[in-house]
Amino acid sequence: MHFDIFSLFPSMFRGPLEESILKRAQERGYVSIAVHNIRDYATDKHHITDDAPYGGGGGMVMKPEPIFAAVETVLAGETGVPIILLTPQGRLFTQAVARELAGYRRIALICGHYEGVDERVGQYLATDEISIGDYVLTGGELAAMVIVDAVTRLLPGVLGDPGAVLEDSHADGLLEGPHYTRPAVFRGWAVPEILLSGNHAAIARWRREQALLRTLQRRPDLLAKANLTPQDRQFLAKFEPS
Ligand code: 9D3
Repeated sequence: MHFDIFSLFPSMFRGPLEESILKRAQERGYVSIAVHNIRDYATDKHHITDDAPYGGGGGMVMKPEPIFAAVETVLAGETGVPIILLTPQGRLFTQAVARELAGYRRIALICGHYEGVDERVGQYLATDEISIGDYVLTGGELAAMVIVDAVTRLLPGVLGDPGAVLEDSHADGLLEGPHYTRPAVFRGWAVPEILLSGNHAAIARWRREQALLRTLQRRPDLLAKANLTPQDRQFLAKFEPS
């Protein structure tokens, strides 16, 4: 997978993509990331990339010309590459969208900044518009990094253990239960005894019940869509108001 990222702040991408799994994925050739400075494609003397909004009002709007020039230069001759504008007005990024994007061989990500991007970028250049959630960021850069991270870990070979990716979907849409490691007692707080019992069937059932309880308490919206067995429903019935 190759990512082309278009931004006014390329140095924002230096740290996060150069650690841990993303670093290893690039070193091993599973993924490559090119960050392009939109400002380099402005042709005026001062390389201006933003301007006041038509119709008045505060804030600045990113001009279309440098963005079109950057994307059209970098993607010259390419077809079938999704051009994604990161914007608060986009469709919501979810694990399903991450899986969809992992099917491409190359993806372009355009990061807005300031109050927004000239509408013609979304209308005539971008093929898709994505938001990562209902909170306000200072720009699309962190959103682009979230997408690179979530998509990269889905690429075959990136995670050492292929089961880890399968578990994402095998979790049946529930939150995960708790995890513990040594020591068995830390500051007087003991690991649940069942995990030390060696009874693997009982442990599996306990883990399932912990996942169900946690989802009921923290994300009841997920529970409504989850893939539940009759045994799961029987367990949950004990906690649901009757
Ligand atoms: C005053 C209205 N604001 C919209 C909520 C203006 C505005 C704020 C922040 C316009 C753009 C931005 C910068 N945000 C992004 O570019 C962005 C974003 C986000 O803020 N939240 C979640 N996903 C994304 S993707 C890009």
